[in-house]
Amino acid sequence: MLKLYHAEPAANSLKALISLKEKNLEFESVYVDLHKFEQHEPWFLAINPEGQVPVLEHDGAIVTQTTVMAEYLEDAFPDAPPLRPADPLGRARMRWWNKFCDEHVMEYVSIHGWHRMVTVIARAIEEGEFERLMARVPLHEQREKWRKARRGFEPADLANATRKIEIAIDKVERRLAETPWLAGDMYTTADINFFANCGFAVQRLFPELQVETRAPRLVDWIGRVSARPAVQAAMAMPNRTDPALRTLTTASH
Ligand SMILES: N[C@@H](CCC(=O)N[C@@H](CS)C(=O)NCC(=O)O)C(=O)O
Repeated sequence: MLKLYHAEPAANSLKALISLKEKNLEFESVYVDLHKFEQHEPWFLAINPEGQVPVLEHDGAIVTQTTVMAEYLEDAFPDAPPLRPADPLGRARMRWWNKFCDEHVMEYVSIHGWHRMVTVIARAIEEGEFERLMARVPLHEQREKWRKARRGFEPADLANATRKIEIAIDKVERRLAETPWLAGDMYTTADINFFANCGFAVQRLFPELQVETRAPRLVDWIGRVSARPAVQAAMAMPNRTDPALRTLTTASH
């Protein structure tokens, strides 16, 4: 039996939800409320000591890290619709784009999402309570990110994040001039990764980058990915973020 511990259908939670839906795999959905810092509660740390979502549980075994999770689903469910090419070169290309998304994209979109949304959440918490919550965050980098969000991100950090996103937009645009999907002729986990961590939010988060004129192939690709029934089903999963905050960003924590 499969179980997914996840938050709102955005970023890494969306990435895992789309894979499961594309593969038509039944799973139990367990909502973890990031607004209430449930990911740092002892019951959740017993499942993922890093205190992050999403987490996949398969017959009692835990799998974390969304890119690893995506490959796990390919290996564990070979009869489900594939999201990974059969040939070595296709696989290498898919893994290259996943690595690019994980190392050069995800965190930089996230910083802008946090800047707009988490800053508001973090500042609403009284200082003593905030520090009590921070003491439970297991990852040093995440603890610092929460503190930065409360203080306000440095303009230089935000500018650097925008620079990374511009590079990513242009790189994907060039790639889509050659092949319909990131890894080639097949829609793969790499498309899901870039969509969930950047594509679905990029136009709203970065209007100044004028993605429509700068990257028309990317816009077409966003339309093709968004139209997939599995993607629509994943994005329709419950979203408990305060609607007022949701209008500030579409990125998750
Ligand atoms: N590299 C991890 C990243 C997971 C991650 O960043 N999760 C975010 C949600 S998108 C989270 O749990 N944030 C809450 C926190 O760190 O306190 C993965 O791919 O699974």
